[in-house]
Order: sequence, then structure tokens, then C-alpha cells
Amino acid sequence: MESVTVARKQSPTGATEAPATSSAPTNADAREETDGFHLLIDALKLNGIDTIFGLPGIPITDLTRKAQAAGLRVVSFRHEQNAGYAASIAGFLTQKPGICLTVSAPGFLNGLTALANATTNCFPMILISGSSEREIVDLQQGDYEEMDQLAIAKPLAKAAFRVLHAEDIGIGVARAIRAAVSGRPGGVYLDLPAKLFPQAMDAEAGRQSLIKVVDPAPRQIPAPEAVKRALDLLSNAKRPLIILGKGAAYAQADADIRALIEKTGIPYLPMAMAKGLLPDTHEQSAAAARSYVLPEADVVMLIGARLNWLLAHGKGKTWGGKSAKAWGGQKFVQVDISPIEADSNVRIDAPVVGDIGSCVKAMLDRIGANWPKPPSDWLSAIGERKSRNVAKMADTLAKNPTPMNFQSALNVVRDIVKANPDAYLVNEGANALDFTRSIVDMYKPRKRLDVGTWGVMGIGMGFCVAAAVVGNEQVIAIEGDSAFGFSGMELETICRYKLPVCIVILNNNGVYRGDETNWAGDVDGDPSPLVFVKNARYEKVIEAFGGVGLYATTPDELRKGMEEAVRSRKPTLINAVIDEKAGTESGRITSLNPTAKKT
Ligand code: OXT
Ligand code: ADP
Ligand code: MG
Repeated sequence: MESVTVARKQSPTGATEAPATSSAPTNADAREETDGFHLLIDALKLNGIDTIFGLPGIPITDLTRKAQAAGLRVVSFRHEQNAGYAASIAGFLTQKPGICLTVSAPGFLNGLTALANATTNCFPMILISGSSEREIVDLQQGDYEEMDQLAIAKPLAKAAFRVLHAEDIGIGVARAIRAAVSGRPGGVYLDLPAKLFPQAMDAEAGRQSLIKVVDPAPRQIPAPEAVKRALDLLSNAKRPLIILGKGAAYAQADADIRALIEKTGIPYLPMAMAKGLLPDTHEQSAAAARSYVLPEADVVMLIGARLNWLLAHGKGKTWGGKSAKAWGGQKFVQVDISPIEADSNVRIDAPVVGDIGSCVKAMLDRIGANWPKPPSDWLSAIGERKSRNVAKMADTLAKNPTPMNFQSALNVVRDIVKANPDAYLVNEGANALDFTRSIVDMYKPRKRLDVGTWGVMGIGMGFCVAAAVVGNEQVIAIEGDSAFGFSGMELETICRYKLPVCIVILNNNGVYRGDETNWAGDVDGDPSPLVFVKNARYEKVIEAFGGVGLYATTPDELRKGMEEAVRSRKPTLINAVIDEKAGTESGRITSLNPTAKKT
């Protein structure tokens, strides 16, 4: 279909706009028409999508302009991967698919890591990419940025669609939204070839073609017998434990989850991004006794958490198994929306399939005043381990070594987060990640945003932008110096949009630590692959964009800098100098390094 010139265009949602093309109308009775650009924008708006994260260029440059003109917030990044991470975490925070918009082949590929990461983490996101012409791509004739993007996206996405005709845009967007948020959320790819955008059609027919998705994430009510089976198991446990994962955080069933924990009296362990679902200071939190409760528990209920590597696959020594892969003897209840998650690693004795809100509600409805509270010897044994670990941590945090170490710097961050519980905490690195997770308490749900299931570096600045834009709160990012490097140029984006983001780089001069020499033993040769320029002045980078750069060598300097950043809400980067000998290989996951034990 050819593009048709009209005097004024009316978008299907009613907004009148300036003509998209410059030539005058050929006839005074020209019918109102719309085109692919406007249909896409209208389809997104109709479904309550108000923000696009992306990076302009052929063939979507005008789409970014027109979307902004039509009232969408278009947040333009310096690299698509960061826009993609922003979209994915916006999806996690809002339960609406986050939109990432990229150009064809290289831009698409740059966004693809984030799409795959979204699918892996169960974050709803839609990667929309412009693409080259089908007839040229399919004959492999060498079009501008030629690539069969749909085929490449498919294995990495929960679903992937291509739209060829303007009248199908409404369907394409509706399918993408449903796929992203229904059931287990994930990343969806939507391929829009360049020719689609200027395709014109009658405005009324265009309006009719759009779909406002009804009930995009339908509740999934668990079977009553599954709920009963789970509660029977749990109520007969001698040493019950609940593990809350990021699926529980995503579900936004905060009050009911808290009621379930408190009514049953069962100790719970939050996975990293479930910290704050109940305040970390809650007396039933067993986080400070993790290595005690996992092997000792007899019945474990997982709510929105998978038994993947982060939980040692539910077996082996972490769980009290006699050997690396042996079952520890626990019985498991698993509450999850995915019916095929159960039994993925160990036997699940009581799967409860449904959305977490409905499952938790169904459990609460059956839990009466006569619910048997967990035996007191179990609770007191946990309490003892907790106090021991908390006291140990308090000792470490009270020290004030020179140079700073991770703990003395994070002691400051812990106070600042406590004083600002609504702030988002973005966190990546290895030691910078692991120390922060255990030292910095969270007080509210969905405030801790981190490297997730893959332990991926690079989410930092994209997550910061999204949290500030859709969460509308102060953001604090605790970054390893290596981790920061993956998305550092987005400091410009943060400054451009004047976002209230305070980035603290825990700078130990390298990946894990900064004191390594090369293994060739050549003092004049190349540096070790794990180290960076010594004493790099990262704070100067943000100054280049008009932000505030600070250099902190003591906890006092760090505290003053963070307090001022939060007070002023100005984009701020604090280069916190950490002892370069302070870190350990891979933080707390040294054992996953294949040669760790040999070196
Ligand atoms: O019970 P015990 O006694 O064991 O004690 C535990 C708790 O009970 C206790 N605890 C507490 N005590 C007192 N009070 C409180 N409140 C409390 N809370 C807890 O503390 C301990 C620890 O508790 P935790 O953390 O809960 O338990 P544990 O055993 O650690 O949990 C296990 C895990 C597996 C759940 C946990 O360790 C975890 O979540 N780990 C995530 C690890 C992860 O994802 N790491 C990131 C990846 S590492 C590596 O891959 C890196 N790369 C490679 C790379 C990547 N990733 N991506 C890409 C795209 N390219 C390359 C790179 C390049 S990291 C990295 C950069 C590193 O350099 P940086 O400069 O950025 O960072 P630095 O290391 O700082 O230099
Ligand atoms: P964590 O890393 O915190 O352990 P995972 O990402 O491994 O968490 O697990 C999240 C789980 O939550 C996934 O198995 C996913 O299917 C599930 N999930 C996500 N959203 C919901 C929901 N609304 N209702 C039920 N389960 C959900
Ligand atoms: Mg480092």
C-alpha cells in the first residue's frame, strides 16, 4: 500500500496532527487517513503504554519524533542494550510490558541481550525493531542493515511476531502485550519492516483495527486440592521455611504475602530482588541464617522463586545433601504460574499453579486461628544463628580501615537507604553486589533491582533511568568499577533528563580486585586482564555532562556526598575509593569458577 498525502491527519484516538508529508492535498475531499507510524503509536497509547526506551535511526527516527509529539515519553539512550534493560525493569516495576525501540540489524542485536535477559528473568518487555525489506532480506540481496531479525529473536524471546500490513498493527501490538504479561512474563519481539510505517489507510478503518487488550494477564486461580495439599504439608512441618523470589515481588500481592508469613509464623528467606517485600528487619526474616536454614528445613515453600543455581538447584551440600548432587531430604511446595516449573530440579511434592496473588489469597482463606505455629526450637535455633551473624556483621561494619573496604563504605549506604526507604537501589558487580545484598537492608517491595538470574553486568545505568522515570523516586546505584563500565556512557542520558540518580562506584581498580599482576610475570608487560587504570577518576565523566562528581576516600566523605545527592536530587557520581586488595574472586560465587580450587 502506498503512502497517501492528506491535508490533516486524525489519529484513531482523535488527536489532530500536522501532515506527515510536505506536499499539498490533491483534492479538497481527501478522506482522513492514518499510517503505520500513527497506528503503532495509537495502539500503544490505547493499551496504557506511556513510555518508550530506545535509540533513533533508520527506519524508526520519525517514529521517535512522532511518538513524542503524540504525548508518549520517549527516553533516548546512547546504546540499545541499556534502553532494553530499562524497558525490562520498567516491566518488572509496573506489570506493563516495557517498550524498547531499536533500528535494524546492529541496533536490534544490541537490544537482544536485554530481551533475552528479560525472558530469563520473567520480566515483561517488548523489543520493537525496525527492519529491512522482506523481499531483499529473504533473497539475501544485501539491503541496508539486512538481517532476518525475526528468526534470530525467536529462540531468545517468549514470542516473536512480524507485521507486514498497517491494518495488522493493532493485532501485532495486542499479541505482543498478551504474550509479554500473561502467564510467566517474558520478552517479546515485534518486527516492523521499514515499509510498514508510511503505509496509509482510512483513519476510521485504522481505528477499528486497533485492540484494547482486555484482561492482558488473566488471574489463574489455583485448584483447591493443590492448595489443601500444600497447606497440609506445611502445617505438619517441624522446620518449615518460605522462600520469596522476584516472582513474588513482581506479583504486587505485598499485603497478602506479608499476612501469609505473619499468620503462619514461618521464617522466610528473600531472594535478592525480593528483599524488602517484607522489611529486611522483620523478625521472621532468616536472611542472616541462610546457610543454616537451607539444609535444616524439612518443608520449603517457594513463592515465585526457581530452584536454579541461585538456590543450588535444591540439592547438594547447600541443602544438607551428602554429596554435590544428593537430595537433602526436604519436601517442597512450589507456588508458580508456570505449570512446568515443578520438578525441574528436584521433586516438588505440592505444586500450586496459579498467579501468586490468587494462590496466596487461597491459602490465607484456609488458614485459621488454629494454624500450628512452627515449633519453638526451630525458631530459636534460627534466632541464635541470626544474632551471631548480625553481631559479626555489626563488628565488621564498625571498623574504619584506611583505605575504605566494601563494608565500611556500605555501612554508609545502609544508613542512607534506611533514611530513604522509597529510594530504588540498583546494584551490580561481584563483591560490590554480594556485600551490598547482605549489608544494605531494604524496607519496601520492588526497590532492590540487580543482576538477576544471569548475574549479568551492564544493567546499571539502564535500570537507573527506568527506575527514575517510571518509579519517580530517588535512585541509588551501587556499582563495581567494572560493572559500571558496561553502561557508563548513559551518565549523559541521566544528566540530559535530569534524573535523581546517585551512583556510587566502589572502585577497587578492577574486576574482583585491583592488585593483580599479569601471570607472565612481566612487570613491563600488559596489565593483568582483571585490572584497570589505577585510581581512575570516574567522577570526572559525569562532570563532562553537567552532573556532580565527587571523590570519596573516607566513609564521612561518602556520607556527605550521598546526603547531598539525595537532598539536591541532582545526577551525582561518587567515586568511592576501596582498598584494591579487598575483593575476592567472583565475590561469593568463587566456587563456580572451574579452576577456583586449583589456583
Ligand atoms: O549464612 P552464612 O553464614 O553463609 O552468611 C550469609 C548470610 O547468612 C549473611 N547475611 C547476613 N548477616 C548479617 N546480617 C544480615 N542482614 C545478613 N544477611 C545475610 O551473609 C552471608 C551471605 O548471604 P547471602 O548473600 O544471602 O548468601 P550467599 O551464600 O552468598 O547466597 C548465595 C547466592 C548464590 C544466592 C548469592 O551469592 C547470590 O545471589 N549471588 C549472585 C552472584 C552474582 O550474580 N554475581 C554476579 C556475577 S559475577 C561474574 O560473573 C562477573 N563478571 C563476568 C561478566 C558478567 N557477569 N556479565 C557480563 C555481561 N560479562 C561478564 C564480571 C565482569 S562480576 C564482573 C565484574 C566484577 O568487578 P566489579 O568491579 O564490578 O566488582 P568488584 O567485585 O566489586 O570488583
Ligand atoms: P528469584 O531469582 O528471585 O529466585 P526467579 O526469577 O528464579 O526468582 O523465579 C521467579 C518465578 O516467579 C518464575 O518461576 C515465574 O514463573 C514466577 N512468576 C512470575 N510472576 C508470577 C506471578 N504473577 N504469579 C506466579 N508466579 C510468577
Ligand atoms: Mg571492582
